[in-house]
Amino acid sequence: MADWWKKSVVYQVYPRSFMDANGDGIGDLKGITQKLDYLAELGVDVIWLSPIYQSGGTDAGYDISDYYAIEQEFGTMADFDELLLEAHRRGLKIVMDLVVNHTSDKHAWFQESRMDRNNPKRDYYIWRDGHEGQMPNQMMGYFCEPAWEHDAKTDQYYMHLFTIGQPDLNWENKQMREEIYTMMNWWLQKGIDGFRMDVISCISKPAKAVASDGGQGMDCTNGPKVHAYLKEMHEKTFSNYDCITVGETPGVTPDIAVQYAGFDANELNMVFQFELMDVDSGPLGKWTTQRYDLLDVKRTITRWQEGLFNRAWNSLYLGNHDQPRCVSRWGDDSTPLYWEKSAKMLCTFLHMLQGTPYVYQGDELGMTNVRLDGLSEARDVEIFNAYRLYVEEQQVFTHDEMMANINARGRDNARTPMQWNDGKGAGFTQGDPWIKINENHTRINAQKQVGDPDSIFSYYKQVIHLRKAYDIITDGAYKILDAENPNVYTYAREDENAKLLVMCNFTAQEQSADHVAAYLGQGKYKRLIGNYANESSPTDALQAYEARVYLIEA
Ligand code: TEU
Ligand code: CA
Repeated sequence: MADWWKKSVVYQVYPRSFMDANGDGIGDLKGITQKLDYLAELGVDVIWLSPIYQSGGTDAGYDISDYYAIEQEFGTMADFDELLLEAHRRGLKIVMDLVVNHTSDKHAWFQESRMDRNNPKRDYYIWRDGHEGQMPNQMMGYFCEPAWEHDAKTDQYYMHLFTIGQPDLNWENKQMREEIYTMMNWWLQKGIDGFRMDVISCISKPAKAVASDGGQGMDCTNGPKVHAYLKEMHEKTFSNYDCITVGETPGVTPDIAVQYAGFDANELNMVFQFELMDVDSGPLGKWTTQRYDLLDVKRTITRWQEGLFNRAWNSLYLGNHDQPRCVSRWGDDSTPLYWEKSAKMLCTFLHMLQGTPYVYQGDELGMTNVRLDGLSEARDVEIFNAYRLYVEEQQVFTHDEMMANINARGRDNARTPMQWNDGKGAGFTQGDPWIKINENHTRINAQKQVGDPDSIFSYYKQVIHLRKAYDIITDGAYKILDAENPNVYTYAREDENAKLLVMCNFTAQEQSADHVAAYLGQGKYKRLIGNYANESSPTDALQAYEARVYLIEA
């Protein structure tokens, strides 16, 4: 089918924490292959693998030192080939993470580049003279650090939007771009089914960002040549394959998303937006314990659903390896009942929207945030850098406040091992896990849920199946029915033949559903799914975190 990705559900595997087959405490490719039947059972279509390439190890694989090699900890190229073959045998597609805004500082290109100012690879990266003995400009990177690092050997600075170990590639350099396209084609030729493209909106740097003028620098998203580069990439790589492309694009609005992923843009199939991820930010960005306001969620989702309709395609996600666990953030993990109901409600809410849903590993089990008792239990570089800046240097948070922020928002929440069973290593490992296992694995685990028809896992399975059965979920127009209600989110999907009514209570309190009566009119309705057992009618009050979906025929 053309555009098969519109009907697909993507499942993100974070290889380090998925399944450890050899007992060294680190997830690996053989582990993923062992669990393919589990993913087939869930019913997802595509597996997106976070980076498995050889890496410098400063940012959990997002600092690649060889694009053509598999990280030793994860296995070998033969293990990868086996994974690809076994996935394809089950009808599962494999999407690779493509990290080409930067490489590791251990990449051979950078090793050469830093040797001397005249090295042929010098220009593969962004080197600048200092400004009056200081950094070229004051630009800050994403991880609470300046974006420039001095390199003594040649007495210049290189740019890094992320860690010091992740120098930014210079996309102005044509030869560098060609090498990237060659590499991409090598993987596509091998038979992979597409790419998720890391911070791809940042590859073209505005002049001000790279100026040695002592200025403030400039936001690097949506730079002047980004669309030219992506059109070139499309032409030289993807357009020759039946593959899926999703760009991770900080800084996009719906209109900008159409430039990247419009149906006739000849760039990407879809992009990940960050506006939803930002609705609960505080004055210092993500480092807060503040809870979102449902009205902000509604405004954001509605803008994107309406803004891309018939123009481009939405990616739907509530979490990933950079975000806290979705049930803890958007739902309620404070009691077993609320946990179960809200996890199912969020699944309903997300999957009934228009777009391609992304399930992050463990969400289908309702995995929750973890509690880190101190920095010694943390593993993520972003957490260490933020702590240093906000607690030690600027003292804007006390230790306890920052630990509360880290426990609410830190990336390690998403990175604790998959909870396969209630045993010591949670069925993830026979050894010592590289990061702590959430102690609630005794209660929340796959073994308990897979065969239980009432489990969160089984609910995901049903919802994923519904997408295949009803085209209206893919094609129907979105319409919000209660834009001003701060507690309940009700939306419809409409096509020529039918309407779909999706009702979600985002609170633990009972909420009236009288407002749907007018929308129903005299239409005949059928309940497609819900997270409470009773056969309710649409206007019945919604219980705590209740979600119900009805098909209405005129
Ligand atoms: O993330 C890009 C990105 O925008 C992050 O800075 C994000 O805002 C942050 O993680 C939220 O706290 C991508 C990858 O998904 C992330 O894992 C990498 O660390 C980063 O790029 C650098 O490659
Ligand atoms: Ca291992």
